Amino acid sequence: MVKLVLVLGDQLSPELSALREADKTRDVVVMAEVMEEASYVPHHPKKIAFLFAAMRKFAAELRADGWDVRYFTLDEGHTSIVSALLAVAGDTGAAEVLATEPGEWRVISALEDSPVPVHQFPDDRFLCSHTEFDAWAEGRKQLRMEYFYRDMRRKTGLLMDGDQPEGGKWNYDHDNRKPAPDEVTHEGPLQFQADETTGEVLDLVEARFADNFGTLRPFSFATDRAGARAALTHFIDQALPKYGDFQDAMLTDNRFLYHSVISMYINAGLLPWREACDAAEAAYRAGHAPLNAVEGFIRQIIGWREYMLGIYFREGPDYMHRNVLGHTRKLPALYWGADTRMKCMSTAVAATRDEAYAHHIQRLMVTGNFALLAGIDPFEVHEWYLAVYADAYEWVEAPNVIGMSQFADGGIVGSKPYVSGGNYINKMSDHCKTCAYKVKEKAGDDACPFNALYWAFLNRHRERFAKNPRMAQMYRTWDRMDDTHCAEVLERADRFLAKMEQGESV
Ligand code: FAD
Ligand code: DLZ
Repeated sequence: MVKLVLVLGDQLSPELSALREADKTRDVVVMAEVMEEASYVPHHPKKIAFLFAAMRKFAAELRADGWDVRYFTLDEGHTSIVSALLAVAGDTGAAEVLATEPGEWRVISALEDSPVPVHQFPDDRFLCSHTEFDAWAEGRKQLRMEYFYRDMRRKTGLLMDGDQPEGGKWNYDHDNRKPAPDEVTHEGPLQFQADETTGEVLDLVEARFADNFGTLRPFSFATDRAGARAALTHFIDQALPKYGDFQDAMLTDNRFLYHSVISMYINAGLLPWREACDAAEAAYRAGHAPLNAVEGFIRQIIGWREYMLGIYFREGPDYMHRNVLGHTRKLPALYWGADTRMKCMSTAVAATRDEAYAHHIQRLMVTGNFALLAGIDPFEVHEWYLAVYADAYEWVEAPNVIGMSQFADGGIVGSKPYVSGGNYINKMSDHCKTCAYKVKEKAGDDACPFNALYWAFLNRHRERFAKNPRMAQMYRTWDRMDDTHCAEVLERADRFLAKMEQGESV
């Protein structure tokens, strides 16, 4: 009897488990652009356009490969994935759906509740299954990415010299913290011209999502596997050699530096993680890129990316609602593009608005750091990140935001909060040179807000963090400051937050 095969917008891979389980000569693939997925957060228009264009092209590839595909465009009006499945089940008489496990609990439970039974197969496009991750995590007092990562190196053989790490060390992160360079030799990610299919999608998104935060055009993402591969090759050839050195740097006039800008392709299924890692390792073996760059790049993919997946599925659906620090402030309008005098924030938000992209240090040490220091409700922060980045799906976004960035999970992802004052941003970027605030000042209304907010954060959460050995030095510094200065700093933080809460431009 005919079965349906569900392919979601971030499952655009011919090697998908649901496709492998199906019979091309009998079964029907269902793909649908639906309002429920397009609006559960106000996605960036570029993210929606990227996915719809890539979905349409993947459907065409499946048809060319002999599959019977029922594809619904947004204008055909199915509100949800399940309603599309029900319609095709009605037409074909199918009584069962084959699916690959979605990357969000929300969709998993919608499929579990579907009136047509859905069999969800593991998503084995990842390196580490949930079972393997849980077995690794079981019985450990603290989970640390570094130890997980070493196991993934051994498992894949990537950058291994027998049973030892290439070059004698597992991790070259220490070499990857150079401040912003004066000149960037890489011209940025490969740009793709919109073809007819992408053009139609751009018109649709322009008409239907005009009010969403984010600039739709110019649109230059790849929207198929060949394009994603070309984008990877371009990165490996042009940027990888310097990727490590400047991984943490930020520049006002350069949004991409030496980053790969491939996360949206990997996460949507257009680019297998293994291809990216193999290409990077080959560049190292050929003498084209140094070890610190290649190890850093591979660590992000088989280390952090897989670790985040494992944490998301291990922690369960309530993870997004964790808030151990009890932060309740509303996300300020500056995250949606309202004016701010903070150059680092306006630069990161402008990149986000225009590109549906910001690189890791902008996400972590600028927008994430500010939200944490300002005590913003982590759920609101989570929804913002899920909406505005082209690579954002809950399985990867939530552990990065709730865990790594907001410490709302109490230390499952990171052993200490990623917080800093303006000095860090000044060291790693050129933003402070042209900022209206003064990075060297801590109190007073012209002082960099990150400074006062940083000390106020430490002061507020003293009980939780003072005993953390990695934070003790910060508390010693705070305790050495004289009381009058401390009081001025705390007042500066309060005044700033009050102004922000009143909706005034900060
Ligand atoms: P590169 O710096 O070139 O890194 C190479 C690849 O490594 C990336 O393409 C990505 O696949 C992987 N990678 C790097 N860091 C991480 C990480 N921490 N977690 C998972 N994968 C990683 N990444 C997402 O893919 N989706 C998200 O929704 C997302 N949200 C984030 C939110 C916050 C607050 C933070 C701090 C990080 C987030 N990241 C997210 C991780 C990281 O910022 C992005 O993967 C990276 O910026 C993508 O740009 P790139 O492709 O140029 O990455
Ligand atoms: C993100 C997204 C968007 C914007 N639209 C669709 C869609 O219309 N149809 C679809 O199948 N998938 C879409 N997606 C991706 C899903 O939201 C994603 O598959 C789930 O969140 C699970 O990761």
